[in-house]
Amino acid sequence: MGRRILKNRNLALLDIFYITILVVLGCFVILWVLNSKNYKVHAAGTVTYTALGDSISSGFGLTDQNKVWVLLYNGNLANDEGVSTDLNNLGVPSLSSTELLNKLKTDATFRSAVSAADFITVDTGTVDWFTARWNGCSSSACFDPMLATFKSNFDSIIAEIKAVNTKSNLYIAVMNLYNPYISVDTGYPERDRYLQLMNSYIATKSSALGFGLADVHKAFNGASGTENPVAKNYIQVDGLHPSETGHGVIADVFRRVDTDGDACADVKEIGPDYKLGGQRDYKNKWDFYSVPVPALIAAPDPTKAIKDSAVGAGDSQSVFAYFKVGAKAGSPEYEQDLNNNGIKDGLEYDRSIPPDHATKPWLSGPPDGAISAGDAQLAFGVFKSGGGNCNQLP
Ligand SMILES: [Ca+2]
Ligand SMILES: [Ca+2]
Ligand SMILES: [Ca+2]
Ligand SMILES: [Ca+2]
Repeated sequence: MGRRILKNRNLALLDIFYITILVVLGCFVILWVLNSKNYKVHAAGTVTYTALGDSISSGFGLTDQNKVWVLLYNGNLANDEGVSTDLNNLGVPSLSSTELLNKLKTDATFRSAVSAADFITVDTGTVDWFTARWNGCSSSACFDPMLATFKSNFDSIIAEIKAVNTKSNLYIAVMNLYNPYISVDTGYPERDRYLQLMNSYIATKSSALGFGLADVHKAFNGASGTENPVAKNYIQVDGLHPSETGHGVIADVFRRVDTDGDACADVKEIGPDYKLGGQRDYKNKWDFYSVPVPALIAAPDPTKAIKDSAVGAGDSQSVFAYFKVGAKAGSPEYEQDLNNNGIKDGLEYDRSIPPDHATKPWLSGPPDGAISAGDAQLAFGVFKSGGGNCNQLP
């Protein structure tokens, strides 16, 4: 009798366990469906790219105007997406965020270029920060008003872009600010602190709104934020503007933006050609079935397994290795994190068949709690479809 009660209780606990898993997975699927309807890829043919910004985007001081990052990025965009591009570079030297907002509201050239765009990059804030610094600002008393104005302008700039252009496939990428004076301003720590506060705001907004964030600050000032871009030869002799090398770095940072972190860059995912990695969702981290290879459970050093920008036979084999050990939610192989990346290993290998699988075999769906033989077949199908290749970046 007592044993039966115990048994029933165990069954009840087991039921709750499975129901919980189903509910959680259901939420995943709903979120994924909602998210995947958010964004439509670019149409084949011509993509209109509009660059909004200041002297960094206009290429102030460069001898060769073909080396401006906007032009380099535009050239890459055409290759990466397999399209022609129609470029409007509206970078204006010394344009503050207040002035950019004003242009967006009143200048017909700006409004029509924004309205026509499929692709917009935004570079703003440097002039705001630079002007305050130029005026001798080194304390929160004078930086605070600048920061408040910048935040307000940034929100209004985005709102104005969205009001003028309501395309469902409009892609926006924003760059943050680098500090060219990091080694000059050592006696004035508030200057860098406020630049970083501006960057935090840009990051928060980009993440909330689903924009690509080009982390130029990290490329110029390093992950620590203390590296000197002048020493890297990224800055012109004026001490402020990017050199030709610096422009190349900025273009490259924009090009490698990977918003969902699935190893397929935004510029690839939003392209029209699936054979170049396109027809995916840059905000859906489950639709590109690249996994750490070799399989983490079989790797001599799991931290050295590589999740690269292509889905090949090796990815399928690694998924299969997880199927063979019966990895599913709750099992050690699924729950552990051998490569120490903060993601359960099971989630890295687990996928499901997406609803549009028959017509788009290069896509994969979100985890469903078990790494099945079907998952390995799905990965192999991605490879066989020719749509597993996001690695055109040199
Ligand atoms: Ca991606
Ligand atoms: Ca994706
Ligand atoms: Ca992991
Ligand atoms: Ca699965």
